[in-house]
Amino acid sequence: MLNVVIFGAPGSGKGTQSERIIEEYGLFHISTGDVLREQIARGTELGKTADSYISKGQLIPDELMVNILAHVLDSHEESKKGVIFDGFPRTIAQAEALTRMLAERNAQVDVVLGLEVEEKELIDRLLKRGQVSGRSDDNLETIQKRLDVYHNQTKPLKDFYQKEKKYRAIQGMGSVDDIFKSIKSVISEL
Ligand code: B4P
Repeated sequence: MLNVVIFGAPGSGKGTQSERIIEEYGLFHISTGDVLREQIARGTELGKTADSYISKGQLIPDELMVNILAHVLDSHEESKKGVIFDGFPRTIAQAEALTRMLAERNAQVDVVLGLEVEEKELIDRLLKRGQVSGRSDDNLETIQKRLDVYHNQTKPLKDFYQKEKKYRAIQGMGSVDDIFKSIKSVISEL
């Protein structure tokens, strides 16, 4: 069983590389962004709450997010074979909760793949996606807020996982194929 966290700023390629990882390693994919967007599309109460944070570039509160993740894990047997966590954790409190949840399942985070991308490239990618995605958060004002939130609340996780010796930096600039090659070489060493 392999539990992988894919970590990085908004637009760093987490979702993109997750798709390649699933194809190659058959892990169960949990994208918290996708889970929330699905609730928004269905117009549920949770979706309405999520939308009020996402459209402002803010994070969904930790307690709510942790409950959602626990529900996804509990309702998918296949998650026991290994998961790619895409977009979770995004705060230290979420990382601590993930450690606890996996420990209850006799598992742990095995590796954190940190996609490292320059800020200008992040903004360019998200603006480009915004032309077609219809996402309420892919506009310049919200992208800048998301980057601030990333620096203040999410980036400290790099230190957290470096101390646990789980963080592996991945050069996230370049072609999707080349970045995936770097990921494969890290996973093959595990
Ligand atoms: P996410 O859905 O996780 O959004 P994201 O950070 O933008 O990453 P995403 O995976 O979509 O994009 P990617 O980098 O692959 O979160 C959205 C919002 O949901 C958050 O802001 C927050 O409000 C909320 N949320 C989610 N999880 C939460 C949590 N745990 N706690 C609280 N709130 C939470 O790709 C971006 C673009 O770059 C794409 O268009 C892609 O095609 C392109 N791209 C990728 N790789 C490229 C490459 N190598 N070269 C050129 N372009 C590339």
